[in-house]
Amino acid sequence: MTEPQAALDNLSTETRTFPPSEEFAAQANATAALYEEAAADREAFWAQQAERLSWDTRWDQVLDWSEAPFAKWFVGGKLNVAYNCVDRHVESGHGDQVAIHWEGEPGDSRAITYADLQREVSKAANALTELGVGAEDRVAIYMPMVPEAIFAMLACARVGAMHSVVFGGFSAEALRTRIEDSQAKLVITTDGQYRRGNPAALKPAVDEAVANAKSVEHVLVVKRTSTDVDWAEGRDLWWHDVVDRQSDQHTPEAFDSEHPLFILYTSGTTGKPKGILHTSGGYLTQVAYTHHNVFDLKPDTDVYWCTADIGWVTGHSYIVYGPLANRVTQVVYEGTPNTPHEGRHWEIVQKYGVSIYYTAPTLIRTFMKWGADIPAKYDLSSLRVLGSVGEPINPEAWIWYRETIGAGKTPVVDTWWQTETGAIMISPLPGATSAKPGSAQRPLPGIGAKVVDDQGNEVPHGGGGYLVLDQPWPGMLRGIWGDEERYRDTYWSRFSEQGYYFAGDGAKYDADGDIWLLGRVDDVMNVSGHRISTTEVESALVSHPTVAEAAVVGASDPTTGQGIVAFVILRGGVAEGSDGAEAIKALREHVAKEIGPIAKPRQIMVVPELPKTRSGKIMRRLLRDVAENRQVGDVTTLADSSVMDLISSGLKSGA
Ligand code: 6R9
Repeated sequence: MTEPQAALDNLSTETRTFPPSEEFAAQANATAALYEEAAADREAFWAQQAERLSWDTRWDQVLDWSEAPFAKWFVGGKLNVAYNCVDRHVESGHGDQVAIHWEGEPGDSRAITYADLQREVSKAANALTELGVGAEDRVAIYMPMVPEAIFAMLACARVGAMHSVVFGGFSAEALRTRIEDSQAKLVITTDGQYRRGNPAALKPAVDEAVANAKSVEHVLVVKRTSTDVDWAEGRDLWWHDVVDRQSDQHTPEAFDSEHPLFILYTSGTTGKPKGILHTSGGYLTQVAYTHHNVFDLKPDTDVYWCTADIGWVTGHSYIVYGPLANRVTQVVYEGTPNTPHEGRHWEIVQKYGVSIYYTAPTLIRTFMKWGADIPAKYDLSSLRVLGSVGEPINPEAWIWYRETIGAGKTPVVDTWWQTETGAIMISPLPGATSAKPGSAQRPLPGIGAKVVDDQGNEVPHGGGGYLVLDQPWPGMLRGIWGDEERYRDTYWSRFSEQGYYFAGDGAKYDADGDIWLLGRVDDVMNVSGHRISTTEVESALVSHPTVAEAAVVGASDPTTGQGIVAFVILRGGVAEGSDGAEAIKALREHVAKEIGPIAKPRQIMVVPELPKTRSGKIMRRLLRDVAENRQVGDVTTLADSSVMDLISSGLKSGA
C-alpha cells in the first residue's frame, strides 16, 4: 500500500459533531474515566469487568498469551454461561421480570420471564442429556427467530455442548457443509417459518442436508407453522414430545473459562466458510461489558431491541449472551420489517416502549427509502439510544436515523466489530463521546486498535491504511474450527512481525485521531494510485437528494488501474421520457464536488435493486462482474437471486 494520498484527506468533509446532552451524560453508565481506568492497567481492568459474572471458581491468571495467537482468558476460572444468563437473575429476585417480549410475524406474541426462561432452558438441557448430547458435542441450530432457538442455544451452553447456529435463510447445501465440518450430533429446527406473511417449510432443507450426514443422530423439530413434513422414524423427534416432558429442574455444571461455547461460520475470501470458535469466560465478560456501556443499559427500566437474526454474530452476542447476562428486558421479533406493513418496527417500538434499538445501516437506508412519514405515525418517544452495526454507516443515514427515529436527540452508536472479535471493539460511548456521523471513532476502553500502513507502522492523523488490533481481547476468536493453519494465515500472517490481528478492513484517522472504517480492504479501490473507498463514494452519492441507495465497485481499467463504477437506485425512479443521462451527469458532478474530481465515477448505472446477501451486505463481487462485462458469478448467497437478472435486463434496455 502506498502513502496516504490526497483522496484520503478528502475522505470526509463531514464535520458535524453531536455531544451527548448533559442530561444523558449525567445518567450514563460509562464516563470518560473508563478510558483512564483501562489504560492504567489493562488486565486489572478486564479482571474487574469479569466481576460482572458469577464464577464458581475464580481465575488465577487474567490472560495467558504465551501461546499466541491462541489466547486464554481468566485461566483456571470456572463458570456456567447459561446460569449467568438466566438462573442468577431468578436467584436475585427478578424471576418475574420479562426477559423476552417475543413478537411473531403473524401477530402472535409471548412474554417470557426469567423464571419461565429458567424452566424452558432446564427442560431443554435435560432433553439434550437424554439424547446423549454432552460437553463439547456439536449441535446445529437451524431455526427462525422463535423463542425455542434461544432456549436451545442456552441449553447447549448449560450442558457444555457447542452450538453452531446456521441462519434459517441459508440453503440445504450451506447447512450440509456446516454440519459436516462441525460433525454435529444433533440438529434442531422447525417444521416451517413465517416469511413475509406466509408459512414456508424449513425441515425439507434439513432432511436434504442430513441425508448422508453420518454424525447426525437426531433431528429435533419445533412445531411453528404446522406445515406437513416428512418424518424419519427414530431420527426425527418433536420438541413438544421430548422437551416438554422433561423436568424443569436442572443443576448447571461449571465449565472451564476456556470451555468452547460455539462455532459460527462466516465467509472468508475462499469459498469454504470459516468456523469461528468462541469460548466461555472471556467472551461472556466482553459481551456483557460492551452491552452495558455501549448501549447504556439500565436493566430495571430499559426495553432493548436488537433486530439481528440469531444466525449472525450480532444475534449471538447482542440478543442472547450480552443482554441476558445483563438481565435485559428485550424484544425479539420473528419477521421481516415490512410485514404486514412498512411501519411494523415502529409499531413494535410503540407497543413495548422500546428504549434502545440496534440495527444495520442497510435497514436504515431502506427506512429512508420508504419515507419519514411512516415512522412519523408512531410514538417513538421511548427511544433513548440508537445503534448501528454491520457496515460503515454513511453520514446521511446516520443523520436521518438520529433525526427521524431519534427525534434529533438520541445518541447514535456506530459499533465496529466482527464475528471473529466476538464483541464490539470500536464505538462511541453514548454518554462520553461527541459523536461524528459516519465514524466508529475510538477503540473501547480495554481494546487496542490502530490504523497502520503496509509495513505495520501506525499512520499519522489524517492518514489511511489497514485496521489492526494490537492487543489480545477477551472475546477474541480462539481459532478456526479444525484449521489452525488457516487461523494463523488469515489473521496473523500479514503483520506477524508486530503480532497484530489483521481485521481485513481499511480505515483512516481523521485530524482528531478518530477512526473511520472504509469497508473491507478488497472494497477499497485504487484509482490512478489514489486509494478511494467504495463506501466514501457511496456516501457521497446518497447525500444527493435524487439517490435512494448506491453501491460502488472498482472495475479494472487499462489506464487508471481501477475505475469507479456506481450502481444507484433513484428516488421515484427515472422520469418518464428521460434516459437518465441528466441525472447521471448531475451525480458525477456531485461526487466530484463532495470528494474531489478523482472520485468521479467512470460510469453510473441506474438500477431498480441492489444485490444483497441475506444479512443485508451488498455483494459487490456481482456488481463488479457487471461492471467488467463478465458473466455474473455465483448468486446463491443472494437474498433474492432474481435481482441480478433485473439489473442486467435493465442495463441492456436502457443505460
Ligand atoms: C458484527 C458484524 C464484519 C465486517 C467487518 C466490517 C463490517 C461491521 C461495522 C463494519 C464499518 C461498522 N462492519 N460493523 N464496518 N462500520 N460499524 O457485522 O460481523 O458479519 O463478521 O462482519 O462487517 O467490514 O469486518 P460480521
